[in-house]
Amino acid sequence: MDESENGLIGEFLEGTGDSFEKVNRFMELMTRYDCAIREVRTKFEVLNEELSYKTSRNPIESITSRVKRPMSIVGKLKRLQKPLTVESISENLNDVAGIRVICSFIDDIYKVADMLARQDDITVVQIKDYIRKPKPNGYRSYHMIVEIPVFFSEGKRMMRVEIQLRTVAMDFWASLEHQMKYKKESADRPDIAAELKSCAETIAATDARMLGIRKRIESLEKETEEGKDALEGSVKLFRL
Ligand code: 0O2
Repeated sequence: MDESENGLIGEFLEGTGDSFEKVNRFMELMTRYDCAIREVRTKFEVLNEELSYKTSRNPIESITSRVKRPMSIVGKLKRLQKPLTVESISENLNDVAGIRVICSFIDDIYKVADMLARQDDITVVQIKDYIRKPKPNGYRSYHMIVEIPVFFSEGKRMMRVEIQLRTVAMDFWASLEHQMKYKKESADRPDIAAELKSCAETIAATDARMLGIRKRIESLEKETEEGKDALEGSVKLFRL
């Protein structure tokens, strides 16, 4: 968390208590979000480790996370016209804790998302599938809001975490699009928007082809294995 923004947050937050007290409560809440991120991150790391020895490849390429910056929290509460209090943050915002999971292939996204959703301490609050239904600008990603219990000294708290799952290719497009569009009005010009969308479609088609190639390789490997087993079976019979 950006330390210089922490002091400032007391000026913006309304509600009971002096500025110092509000900053302390805010910091405590942010620490809780950070702990929730760690819990969810560990779940993905465990799944990746298990799947990597079962399938001999890693479905997850990388995981990044962030706690939303104080000024972004204030900005979002203002935009939503919600009270600027510490309590209002957990009541009204679902994306204070965010995790981005970058997967190798499209089917890995659905596989790990489903495995996480089936864990009995996870409650899925919302799903937005921008892969099956991309945004009009071409953005693709699978978004989940989940709730997870985190055990603190004074008891259990249910914490919300936003998870974005994407392929390496989707992440390439989203990162560059974000970089180019951020606070730049010219990026909204129809010709530029159309070009960006066309790039997103090319990337999506390439993602689908890469998945097709992987599946072909897997079925060829399977045929070779079955061939070897059949040959070993015949050799054993011949020896008898
Ligand atoms: P940042 O800086 O990445 O955190 P909501 O969160 O519900 O108020 P929305 O738009 O309904 O707002 O949520 P949604 O659709 O789930 O998108 C939330 C996040 O997805 C964004 O967070 C981005 O990270 C990402 N995202 C959504 N649409 C786009 C897009 O068109 N391009 C790119 N590059 N990223 C996108 P933030 O808070 O907007 O930004």
